[in-house]
Amino acid sequence: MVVAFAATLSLQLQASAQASSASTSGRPWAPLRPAAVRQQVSPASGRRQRAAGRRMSAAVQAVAAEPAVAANGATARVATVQRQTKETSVKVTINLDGTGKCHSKTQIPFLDHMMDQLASHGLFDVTVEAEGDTWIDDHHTNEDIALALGTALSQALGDRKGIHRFGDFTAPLDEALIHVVLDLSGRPHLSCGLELPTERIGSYETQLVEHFFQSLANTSGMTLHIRQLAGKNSHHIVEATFKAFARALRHACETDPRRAGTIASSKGVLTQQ
Ligand SMILES: [Mn+2]
Repeated sequence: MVVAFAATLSLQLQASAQASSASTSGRPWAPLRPAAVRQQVSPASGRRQRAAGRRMSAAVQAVAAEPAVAANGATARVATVQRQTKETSVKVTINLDGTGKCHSKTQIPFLDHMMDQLASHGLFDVTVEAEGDTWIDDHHTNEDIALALGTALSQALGDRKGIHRFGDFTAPLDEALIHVVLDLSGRPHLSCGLELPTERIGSYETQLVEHFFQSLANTSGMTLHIRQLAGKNSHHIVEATFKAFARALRHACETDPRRAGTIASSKGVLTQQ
C-alpha cells in the first residue's frame, strides 16, 4: 500500500487503526513536523517530481495508512489525506461505502458544487477542506484537491481486491451528454474530450476541469476517458461530467461478487508499481 503512495511526492505515513478517527476537528492543515517527513521516491515518481518542479516541497500525509474496521467487522474503505505545500493546505476524506454525504469547503464555489455531485451520485462520503493561494487564481487549489482526492481514493481501495475495476456511465444534463469510461488499473492516463464554450463558470476557469481530472488520475492510478457527446452550456457539460464520473467510479469501486475477493487482473496487480 505504501508503494501506491510513493508515486506521489514526499510522504509521511501515520498508521492508524481508525481511519474514521481522523476527524475534521482543529486545524486540519497544521504543518507537518519537518523531521517526520521522509522522501520515498521511485524512479517514476522522481521523473514526475523533476517535471513538477515547484511541487518538490509538497508533503502528503496519509492520515490513515491502515484500513479501519467498521462496526460490522468489515474493513472500512475510508482514507484521509492531508497535503501541505507553500501554495495550499488540503485535507480530503473519502468513504467509498458511504451514503452520498458531502462536506466541501474548497474556497471555489463551483468545485464545491462538483464535489457534491461526486458524493451524491457516487454514494461516497466526501469531505474536502482547503485553503490555498486563491488570490493568485484557483489553479493550485484545484490541482492539490484533486491530487489529495486521488491519493485518498487509491488508499481507500487498498489492494483493489474484489472490485469491478472498470466503470462506464453516460450522464445527461438537459442538452449535455457526457460519456465517462474508467479503469482502476493503477496506470494513470487521461483522455479528455470536453469542448467548453465559455472561459468561466461563475469564477471557475473551465480549463481547470481537465487539469482536475488529470491530477486525480495521476495519484489515484486510474485510466480515465471523458467524451462529450453533446452539450452547449458549460455548467451543464461539466456537471454531467462529474455525474458520469461519479457513477462510473461507484461501479468500478463496488464489489463484484463473482470475483470472490480476487484481483481483477490477469497480471495479479492493480496498484501502482
Ligand atoms: Mn449545477
